[in-house]
Amino acid sequence: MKKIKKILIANRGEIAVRVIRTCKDLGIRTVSVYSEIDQNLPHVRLADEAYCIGRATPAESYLNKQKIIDIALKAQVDAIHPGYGFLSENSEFSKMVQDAGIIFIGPPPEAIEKMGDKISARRLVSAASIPVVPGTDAPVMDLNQAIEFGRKYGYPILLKAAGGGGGKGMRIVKMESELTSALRSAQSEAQTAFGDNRIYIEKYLENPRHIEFQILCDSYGNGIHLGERECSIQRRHQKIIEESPSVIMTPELRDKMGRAAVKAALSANYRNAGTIEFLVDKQSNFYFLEMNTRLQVEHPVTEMVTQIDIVKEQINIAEGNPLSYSQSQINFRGHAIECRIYAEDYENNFLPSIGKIKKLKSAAGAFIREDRGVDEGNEISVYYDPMISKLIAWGETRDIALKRMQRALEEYKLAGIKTNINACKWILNHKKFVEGDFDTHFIENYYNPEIIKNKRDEIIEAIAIISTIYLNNQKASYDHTIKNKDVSKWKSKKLEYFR
Ligand code: MV4
Repeated sequence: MKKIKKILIANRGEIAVRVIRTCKDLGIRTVSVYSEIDQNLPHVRLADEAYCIGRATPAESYLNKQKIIDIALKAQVDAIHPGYGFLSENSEFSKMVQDAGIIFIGPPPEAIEKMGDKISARRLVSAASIPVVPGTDAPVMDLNQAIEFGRKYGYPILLKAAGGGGGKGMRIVKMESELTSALRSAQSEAQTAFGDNRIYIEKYLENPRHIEFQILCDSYGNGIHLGERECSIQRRHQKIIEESPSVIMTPELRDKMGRAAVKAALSANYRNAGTIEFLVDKQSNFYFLEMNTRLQVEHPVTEMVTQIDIVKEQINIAEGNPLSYSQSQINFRGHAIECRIYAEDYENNFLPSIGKIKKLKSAAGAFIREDRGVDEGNEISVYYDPMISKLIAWGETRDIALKRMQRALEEYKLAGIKTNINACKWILNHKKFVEGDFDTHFIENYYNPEIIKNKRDEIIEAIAIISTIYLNNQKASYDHTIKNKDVSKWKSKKLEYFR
């Protein structure tokens, strides 16, 4: 057991700020690293010390393992927190940190490896009698094996990359005739993306929900879960809105899935915070999908409903202490929802919107949390993820949380870059979303930028009508009937589209 007094955060932006904040709360000193273009970011300003580690390209900065470890040694930190992305799921880095005599605030390299290989993860958890989607338990080496699988389980089937995760190298195959070319292209894409062409096959679940469980494991083989996060609202594997609890959850199902999640993690001798992803079908059958061996972007919704600071628990576990809570001490209260605000053009296929944030007026108020790693004046560049901010709202009920989120999004103003804020408002207002009736295909099924564009045009038209009336009024040729009709039209539009 070693008291951690100083931590290097091997990351940038909002997650670096998030970790620094808990360190400050705990009286732990902080060291930031930054690339040449990041020197004006909040994570540099907020840390006790900060070191430039190279050029903007991730390979030359936030992925430069040896350089980061050299700085950690020079700054005499006790531990390194990797955040998410970058080196967070890199077993070699976890090993290098350990070998340098520094604590890695995350799982041991062996656990990262076991769960990083999706075939080995499937095999492990399936051996622990956790349901997995019917699939192959070894890579598919030739076409005949794939054909055999398709004939046995029926189509559609899904080709997945063993080295993958997050949807890269995946191919849905609807019939046998598509199999040859799908397998070939999946293999070559996997080779390019992960340097590993191994493909495995699963039966394709058509309309699942994506629900994940937050788990915590200590060094003594104890594990607990902190409930679920509903992550079905995503676009091309990028999550946009997450919430906890999921509207489909019951205490019984949570208990069952939570136990399975803990068991899955312990089957890999997991330690620290992690997430078990499940697909859930309409009958509430659940299937293990994969494990994320890191702190996740959406962890705040869990913090809001459990009142547990997950980064604090990560540090506690990394110090070698037993878990600070038993499962029966975990209580869930209310409902939390997170919107990821991205620098993206929601009217133009969500293309990243690069540039300087000229103005930023954020949202606040009771039960609103914002995790953000950029300020007014900072730049969104092509080098990193274009996420600007995470807005999180809590309420005693889902309805209250949704209304608070709408209000917060209404307050939020940015200039200089385009954002997905209007798309978030649109989702939160959608009948199906409000009713909780959605799956992973929500955005592709319902989102149509033309709808939002047209609504905006209608509003411009309404403003034009009102302006005309106003001008006419000034000219003293004022018609009450037109005014009342058009003003109420304008008002109802505004309420309908921008609330
Ligand atoms: C699936 C699936 C349906 N059936 N596996 C996508 C990312 C990767 N983690 C696994 N993914 C999926 N695996 C089977 N057997 C559907 C998806 C999937 C998905 C999963 C979670 C969240 C969003 C998704 C969007 C499309 C497809």
